This record gives sequence, C-alpha cells and structure tokens, in this order.
Amino acid sequence: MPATSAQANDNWTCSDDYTAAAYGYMYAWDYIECHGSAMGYSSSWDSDWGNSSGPLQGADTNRASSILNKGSIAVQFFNGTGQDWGGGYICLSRDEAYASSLADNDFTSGYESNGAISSHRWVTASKCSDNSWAT
Ligand SMILES: [Ca+2]
Repeated sequence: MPATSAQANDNWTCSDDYTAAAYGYMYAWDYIECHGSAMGYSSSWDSDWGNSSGPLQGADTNRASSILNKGSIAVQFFNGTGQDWGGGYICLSRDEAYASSLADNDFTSGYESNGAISSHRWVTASKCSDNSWAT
C-alpha cells in the first residue's frame, strides 16, 4: 500500500463518504470501504489515470479499490486507457451509489477490477446495463 494521508476520523464504510460527496462527482479510493482521503474525484472524464493531465494522474492508475458515484448518470470505468473507450469495463450506476470493494467485481473482460482501473467516463445507464454489483 502506498503512503496516504488517511483521515483519522474516516470510518471503514462508504455511506458517510457518499453523504459528504459533492453532487455531480465520482470519487475513487486506493483503500476498500472508501477509507481515508479519496485519491481522486471528477465531474468530467479522464481517459488516462496514469498521465499528467486531468483529474486523475500518475500513481492513480491501477490502484483504486473502492469507487463512488454521486452524479446524475452512470460512470463507466475501464481497464485500459484512451478515448476509443475500448476493452473491459465496469459500470457504477447512480442508484448503486458506490462499490465498497472492487475485489468482488470483474471487468467485462473477466479480469478483476480491483487495482486495475485506468480511465473513466460518464454514460447513460443503458450503456452499462450488464453489470451487477456484489457490494
Ligand atoms: Ca489523467
């Protein structure tokens, strides 16, 4: 685990983080259960969590263990990078709100999504209808 500035008062649950989250944003944490400070958050998209531009950068790629959606539509998270938005993905709908442990969720390609997300974008729910979450 990389060193983080985890907040002492942060509980091992995503529900309080969801309450505190800003409307219109998705968040990602390197710990499960939305623990500590979010490593990144975004109201837009980012086609590469490992480059030096956009809301998620550098060491953020291949690191997320929990994610949260407080936007108005679904968030699609990809194993790969690039604006072709290809390859395996997972989706987090508005109603699902958060996934507390990505270890329980595989990309559509079959690979485990925990520690493997590298990009994201917002999409309508119909583009993400084939995902069910084990929270
Ligand atoms: Ca980026």
